[in-house]
Amino acid sequence: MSQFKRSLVTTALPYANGPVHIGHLAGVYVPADIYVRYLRAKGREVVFIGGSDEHGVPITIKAQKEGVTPQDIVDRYHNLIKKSFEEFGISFDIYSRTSSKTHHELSSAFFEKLYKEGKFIEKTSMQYYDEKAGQFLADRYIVGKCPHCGNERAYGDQCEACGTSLNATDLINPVSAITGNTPQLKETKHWYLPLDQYEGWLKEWILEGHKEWKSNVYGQCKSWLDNGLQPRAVTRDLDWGVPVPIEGVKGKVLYVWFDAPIGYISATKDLTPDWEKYWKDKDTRMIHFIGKDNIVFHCIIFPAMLKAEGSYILPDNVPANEFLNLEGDKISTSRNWAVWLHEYLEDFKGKQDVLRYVLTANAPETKDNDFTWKDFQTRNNSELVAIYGNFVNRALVLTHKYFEGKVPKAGELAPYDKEVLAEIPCIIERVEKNLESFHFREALKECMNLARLGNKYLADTEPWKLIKTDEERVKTILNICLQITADLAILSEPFMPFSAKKLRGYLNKDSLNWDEMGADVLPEGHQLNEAGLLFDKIEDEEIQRQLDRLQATKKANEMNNVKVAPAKPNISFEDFQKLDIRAGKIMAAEKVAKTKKLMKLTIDTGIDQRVVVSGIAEYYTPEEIIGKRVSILVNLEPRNLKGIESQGMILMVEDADGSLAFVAPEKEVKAGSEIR
Ligand code: B3M
Ligand code: ZN
Repeated sequence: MSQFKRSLVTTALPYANGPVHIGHLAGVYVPADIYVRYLRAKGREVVFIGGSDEHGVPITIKAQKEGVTPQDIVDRYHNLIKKSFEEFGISFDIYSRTSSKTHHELSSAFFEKLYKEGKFIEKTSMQYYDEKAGQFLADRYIVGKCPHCGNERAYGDQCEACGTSLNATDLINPVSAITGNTPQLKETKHWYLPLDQYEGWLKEWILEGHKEWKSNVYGQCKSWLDNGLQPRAVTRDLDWGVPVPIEGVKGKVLYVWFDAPIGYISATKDLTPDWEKYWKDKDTRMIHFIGKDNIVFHCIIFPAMLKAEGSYILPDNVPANEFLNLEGDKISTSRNWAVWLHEYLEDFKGKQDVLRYVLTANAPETKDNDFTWKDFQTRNNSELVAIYGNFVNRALVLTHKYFEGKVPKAGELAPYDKEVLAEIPCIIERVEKNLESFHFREALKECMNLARLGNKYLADTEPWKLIKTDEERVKTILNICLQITADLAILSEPFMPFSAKKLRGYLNKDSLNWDEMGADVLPEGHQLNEAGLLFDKIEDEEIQRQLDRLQATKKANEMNNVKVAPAKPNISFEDFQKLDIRAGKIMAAEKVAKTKKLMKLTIDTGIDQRVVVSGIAEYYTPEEIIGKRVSILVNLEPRNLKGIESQGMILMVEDADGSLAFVAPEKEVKAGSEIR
């Protein structure tokens, strides 16, 4: 990395079609932010680029669903997403959007240059068209069965279940996502980037030149390259996006995956007039933070575009993460299976760092990982509170108690002191090494080891016992504890910036320098401020509330999935008239012994009082149904159930989850009134 003068760090541009959730944070934005904060702390030159992806079918589909314009959608979600990132301390130098003027101009000019230089192939082909909607069905507008894994809801450009990139014509039984109709094939002209022509160069550049890329990234690239690349369309028949800048061409826009990565360039241009030094100088190191579903676009397609254009640098690394699951299930916007950042902040005010910490400690760096609320609670209570917070708090409180909050002078060091102090630079070095190589979990673990070291040192030396007999020794011990605390404030800043800032406040140090770590950061006699609590315990009830909410979501999803039974064959009116159904009332009820489901009911039918055995005991207690109105079929052949003669049947409706409800007159009517 040392051969570079500066870094350009980009993060995938989330589609502005919904809020952001923990999966986004864990996969992309927290690791990128840690990395950038670290580079800044080291005094390196860096720009940190983010923004919303506001084009493409995900946006227009959402707009159609809600009956609003695509512009309404992107305005709403761009602002929500931007705010969420700000609140979580994602320290972008700019958070831009691809609907900006700069972006339209730049991506248009990029396309035009390639077009004029003959870098595209022009091709007419047959594509799916929805007659009823009157439009071509690009990308997610078409759904069907994935030919690779059989997923029934694969999109025209990609199967999210197996990650395969698809062509709409690969899908089995394709249907329009707009009308549900089977689409027709219709001729249309598009421009293609001939990826096959870049295959040799890509192989050399990635497979030979970037063996250091993470194995998940390198592996995906290799499999793409081994399978051979095909020309790829970079335009679409849509009316939302950057219009194709070719004379006479109407109703076509740039493919969203063509314009979106150019968004990184436009955002940099919006940030600074000096943007070209970041994009065109070989001394800039470009790093893309993304999720695994975006690997091919950032490692193969965008580099081929940049290569074709010719004046830009290429990414030096693409540290893509795997996916984060939630309580054992894939995070999904459509199934509302997520922890939304704006909702988290309502429930856990001021606890941004706790989430940053947990998501990093459990980051899906090498494989998919699971977020559970229990783990969240445990990591908060037994790591942040019990180790980091506890150590820092004791060091500060004891200094206030014994030395009026002034940093005491260290006297002669005992061998144990030296041992502990010698460990600090080793920890720092391991944190740095791991950060430089994108191993954020490991880096965080090492950072916590510094807190552990301090906590153990304090517990071993027990200054609260020594204070009566050896005040000088206590001064040394607390001096060391405070130096470790100051080191922690510096070392943990990239991971937990809010707590680090609080801690600097307690230490009465506005700024602390990365390079000061390990030395005496706090001079003798330095006055500390009053200390508060850095972290506090998260109670079981708070966790239960989250679990209950997820349970409710799961139930709602199950209900949505249950198919309504198909209609039965018609019957004649005479057949219907044979049913004698009456309004009745439950006079008595008791569970039938030795059964789970059966209840013995005595019903006033208006005609008589009779016994009916009904399978409702799992859903109702006898007490709550006595006096209830019912509808009863009185001319059903009596049946013997568990030795009781049941004379009729009361009408119940079975909900999607199997639970039961009474079907009864909605107001009080005379018992025996006919239902027809
Ligand atoms: N918007 C896909 C996604 O949100 C896409 C990323 C663009 S990065 C240039 O996963
Ligand atoms: Zn598939």
